[in-house]
Amino acid sequence: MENKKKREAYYFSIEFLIGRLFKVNGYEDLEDGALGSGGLGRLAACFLDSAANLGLLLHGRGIRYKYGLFKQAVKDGFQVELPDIWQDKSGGDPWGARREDEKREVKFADFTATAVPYDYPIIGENGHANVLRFWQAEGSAEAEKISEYLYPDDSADAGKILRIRQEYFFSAASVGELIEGHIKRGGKTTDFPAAHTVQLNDTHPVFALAEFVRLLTARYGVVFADAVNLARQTFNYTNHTIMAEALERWDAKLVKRILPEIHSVMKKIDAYAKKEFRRKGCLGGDVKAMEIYGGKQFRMANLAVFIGASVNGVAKLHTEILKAETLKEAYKYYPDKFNNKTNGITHRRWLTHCNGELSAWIDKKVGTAWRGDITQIKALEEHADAAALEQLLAVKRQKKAQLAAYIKEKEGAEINPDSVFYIQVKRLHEYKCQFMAALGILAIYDGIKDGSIRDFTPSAFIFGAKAVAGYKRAKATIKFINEIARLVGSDPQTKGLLRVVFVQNYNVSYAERLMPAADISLQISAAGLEASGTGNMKFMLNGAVTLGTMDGANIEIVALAGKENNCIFGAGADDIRRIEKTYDPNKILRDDARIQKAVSYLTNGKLDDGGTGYFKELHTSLTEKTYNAADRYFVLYDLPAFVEAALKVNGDYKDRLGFARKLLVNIANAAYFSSDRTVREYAADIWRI
Ligand code: 26V
Repeated sequence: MENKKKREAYYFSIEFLIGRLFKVNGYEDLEDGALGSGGLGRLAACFLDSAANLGLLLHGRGIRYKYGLFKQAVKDGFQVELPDIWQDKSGGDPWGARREDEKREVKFADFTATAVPYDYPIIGENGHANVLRFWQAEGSAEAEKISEYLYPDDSADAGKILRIRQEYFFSAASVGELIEGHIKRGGKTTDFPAAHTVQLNDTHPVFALAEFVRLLTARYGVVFADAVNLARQTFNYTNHTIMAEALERWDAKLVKRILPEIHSVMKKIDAYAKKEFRRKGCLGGDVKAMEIYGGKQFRMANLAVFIGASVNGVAKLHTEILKAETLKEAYKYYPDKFNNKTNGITHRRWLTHCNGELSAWIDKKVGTAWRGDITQIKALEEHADAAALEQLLAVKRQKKAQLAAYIKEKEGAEINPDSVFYIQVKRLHEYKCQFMAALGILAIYDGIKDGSIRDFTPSAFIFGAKAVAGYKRAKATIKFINEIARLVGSDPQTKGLLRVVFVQNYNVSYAERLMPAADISLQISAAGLEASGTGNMKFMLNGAVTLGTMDGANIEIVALAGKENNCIFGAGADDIRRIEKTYDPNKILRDDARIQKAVSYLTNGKLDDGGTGYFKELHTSLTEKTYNAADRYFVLYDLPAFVEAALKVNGDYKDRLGFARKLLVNIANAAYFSSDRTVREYAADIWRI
């Protein structure tokens, strides 16, 4: 009987950025379930939506945090973090079903936490239902802390221990539940992988591998090598970033202190792996690069790569970089594990639900079949006649007016809906280059004032981003953008032409209003560093021109919608590799007067950082060697090209129908970026469900 049970897939993730899941009577006000910080968590939510709608058995496992990512307010231009009590509005959490009967114990050396499941049904339009299960930690005050906050500050040991507890807590509860359930239904340990497959979303759930081996050996009498082999048939790993700070390494002494058995299992897996490496003729340097335990730390990505049957990146370039750089040794010895799964977004939330006007217009042009099968949206390309393009522009104008009204209400800022909307919304990080956009706006401001920029179409630059609480340069960038907003918005020479708005508390609900209203989508990361991006796809699907670098999924976007319908600028990943050794931002500052002038706003007293030293710090980041390099995200290198590109699209906008045609071609070619396609690929190539 167990053999006949179909294989089911489980998505283990420390984040699920569900957003406002259910917009039904009485719950209009329910807070966003903000149990995520950005792309990683939103991707998990899109995958669950797609799987349910495709009738695929994919369930989620995560943590039921008491507080989601902080709620952001902006006071005097500074970010202020407030607690996000997501369950509180409208009387708690009406959709989570507490499953008292399925609670389990998760043991740490110093105490035991009770893991209580809360189940959220994920229901497709066809009625297919999967389960998203969030574990809540209970039993004592110290246990409750485990499911209190998403990403507690882990700069000191106490925070690191809490992070390890969180990761182990939900991984162990989920692994224990699945194995125990399988055995209870009459299954054998040996046929566990035939009935289950697990996708590890980044390294956060990687303790699941060690727990799986620990449980099978300690409780079910499986010998170590067999347990490792079963793990290797069950688990798969997705990498979501090559940023070194996010490839988790945990101090072995901390792991040993709270999880002594896991510590010894992981050391055993390391020894087992090293034996296998040597059998494969692996050289010393390569062994070091792939080791799971080394330098008194556990390297979670290496553990995931060694055990994972599949290792995937999230866009073509990203996967190529994993193979050629980040994980090149593993690729040399285990090439078959590596594969690409370009990210996607659910068109049900990111078009049908958030843009009814555009959806209705598409229906009129090509019929409604695209709603069930997004590939049919391609037929729109045949509707590029002037009348159709005028209608498309009217829809865009309507969405811009709605956003402008909402921003007026929420932020008190006025935006002219007839101006060009440039939008950059995403986590605040130096590699994403919000700082470059800010400097670019200053260069445009100066150009308008000195007359070197003429015929500029009035434009609004709209930003939204949360900065991690301890990340000084990120917070400084928010203040900088807000000061620029004040400067350009109060200057009589520019205020009719340039607007800058930083929206507070950017989240899924805000995104649903922003994506449909953009003319220009800013995707300007330092090439090679944005694994994929998914906001870029949401803008494209709602009809926008990507103003971006050749990075992440931008490359695939322009391959499908045409470079001529988007606006690509700046260094590519290979250009950066070529220049990085000799790069000198101070030379650019010396040689380019326009750039020098823009950068001078950090120190010339026209903008005020309230005595925080923030702007000095931003200046230092460009000109002095900190964290190994001055301007390590090549902001000044790309800045002149960015300004030129931003002005180019501003000019393109004047040709109304020409611009509308670009929007149309982008929409028509966005089907590839549906998470329906992505999830089908995972199901066929990795999960075999
Ligand atoms: C984020 C944070 C935020 C809070 C502090 C701790 C911390 C540590 C790591 C990260 C980054 C997590 C990785 C991530 O979110 N990657 C994003 O994944 C998206 C989905 O694949 C992808 O589209 C983005 O390019 C990538 O940045």
